[in-house]
Amino acid sequence: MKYRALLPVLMAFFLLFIWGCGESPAPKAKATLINSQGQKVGQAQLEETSKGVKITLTVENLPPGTHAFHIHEKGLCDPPDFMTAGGHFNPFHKHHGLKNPAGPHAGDLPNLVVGADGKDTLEAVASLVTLKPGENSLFHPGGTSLVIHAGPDDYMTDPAGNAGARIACGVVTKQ
Ligand SMILES: [Cu+2]
Ligand SMILES: [Zn+2]
Repeated sequence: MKYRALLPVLMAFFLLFIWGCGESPAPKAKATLINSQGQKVGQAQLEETSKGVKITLTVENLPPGTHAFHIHEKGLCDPPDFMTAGGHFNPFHKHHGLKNPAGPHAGDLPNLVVGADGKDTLEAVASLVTLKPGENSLFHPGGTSLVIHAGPDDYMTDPAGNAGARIACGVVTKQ
């Protein structure tokens, strides 16, 4: 008797399970980066993975050398200084730096190393952010952006790793 009463409930769970397995495709996003003159200098593809958001960035016409690369907390890239992008995306209220014991910001990423030809391709996984809904979503109210700096990130110093001016910026948009 009791078991029979449970049957519809079990069926419902079973159907939900089957339905859940029909996964919707992983969310994707992109960003087109511009320099202080408003010229395109890069393109990023973002994809949700089990380890976080994989970012593949390709740049050109940038000054050779090591440059900090971060996710900033606002989806605004107004040249020439890109200050409208705000600070680093930091939904968990940590300190700056991939090597900081009190960090990192969710938006902290490895440095870009641009060759003599002005180009680089970087693949990085931002393990503390998502393209799905949530407090650490790159689509949180106001959006987010990808920013490249004039100098390297020292991975330690608040608030932005002593990386200097912002030289390129791109708003993260759904794809
Ligand atoms: Cu930055
Ligand atoms: Zn940071």
